[in-house]
Amino acid sequence: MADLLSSDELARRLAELPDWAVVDGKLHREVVLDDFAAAFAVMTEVAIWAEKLDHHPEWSNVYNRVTIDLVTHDAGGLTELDLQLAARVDHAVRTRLG
Ligand code: H2B
Repeated sequence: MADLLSSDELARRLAELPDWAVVDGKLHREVVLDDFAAAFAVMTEVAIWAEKLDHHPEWSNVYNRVTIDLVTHDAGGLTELDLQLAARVDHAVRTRLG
């Protein structure tokens, strides 16, 4: 099982993820895309990564908005897996926001 990140390590790594905040112990980001198709495309790309990593987001979608929370349930907090999935979300969003 992945180890919980120390608060120092988490603070250091969050500097690489400026669009994310820790909210209620989870990595949180809200993304607004152009339309539903773009939002769903991001979710599809992230879903493929989630399966590869065996690490899955808590998320919801309303039209062009995707609200995402990441936490490692097995570890009871934030781990390297959450940072990896956050980076994949950022990449998927970047390729569609131009
Ligand atoms: N996703 C997340 N976010 N946290 C987990 O602890 C987790 C997961 N555990 N996806 C995985 C699946 C686990 O249930 C399987 C058995 O590996």
